[in-house]
Amino acid sequence: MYFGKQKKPHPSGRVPPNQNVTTAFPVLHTGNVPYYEDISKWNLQIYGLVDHPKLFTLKEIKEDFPQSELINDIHCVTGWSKLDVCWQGVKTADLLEGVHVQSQAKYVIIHAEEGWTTNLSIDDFMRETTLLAHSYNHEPLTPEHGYPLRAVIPHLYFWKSAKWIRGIQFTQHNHPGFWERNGYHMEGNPWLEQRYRFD
Ligand SMILES: Nc1nc2c(c(=O)[nH]1)N[C@H]1C(S)=C(S)[C@@H](COP(=O)(O)O)O[C@H]1N2
Ligand SMILES: [Mo]
Repeated sequence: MYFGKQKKPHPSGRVPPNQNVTTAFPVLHTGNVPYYEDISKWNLQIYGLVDHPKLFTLKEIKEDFPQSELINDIHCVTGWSKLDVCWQGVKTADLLEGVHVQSQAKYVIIHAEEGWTTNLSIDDFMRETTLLAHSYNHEPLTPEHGYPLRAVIPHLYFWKSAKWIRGIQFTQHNHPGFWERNGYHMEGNPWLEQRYRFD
C-alpha cells in the first residue's frame, strides 16, 4: 500500500517520483509562438562573462559545428514524462568552444523570445546530455515546440528547456528566470522533486 502523494514507481526505474508517462507530446508555454518572416535574420547571442561574445546564425549553428543526436527522457513539472525523445542539434560544449567562459561565471540565463528566461548553473548547462536542438526526430522543430532552436536539458524539469532561444548569458550570480520568479525551483531536479522554490 502507498500512502500520501507518493505513487508506485514506474517499473522502468526511469521515471522520477509522481510523474506519469505519456506517448503524446504536449505543448506547454506562456506567451506567443513566434513567427519568422526571414529566418536568415534570426541569431543567437552569447554574452555576459565571456572573453569572446558571439552572434550565431541558424546556418552557422547547423553547418559550422559538430552535430549530435541525443535520445533522452523529459519530465515536465506538471506531471508528465516522455521517454526516448530523439533530438538533433549542437552540444553546448561544442558551440561554446571558442567563447571562453570566464572563471567567475557560475550561472547561465537562457533568454527566449518575448523576454522569457530561465536560469541554471553552468555545470547543468554544460552537461554532455544538454543539447541546443534544432530538430526532433530528424525534422526541424515545429513552431510550437521551439523552432528554430530550443534548449533540451533532460536532467532538469522541462521548464528549464527554453524554446525559441535567442541568448545565452553567463553570470556570476544566480538570477531567477520567469518561472523561478513565480515560485518554481532554482535548480529543478526531478529526482529530488525540486518543483517549487523551497522543495
Ligand atoms: N520560451 C519558452 N520556453 C519554454 C516555456 C515557455 O513558456 N517559454 N515553457 C517551458 C515548459 S513549462 C515546458 S513543460 C516545455 C514544454 O515544451 P514542449 O511544448 O515542447 O512540450 O517548454 C519549456 N520552455
Ligand atoms: Mo512545464
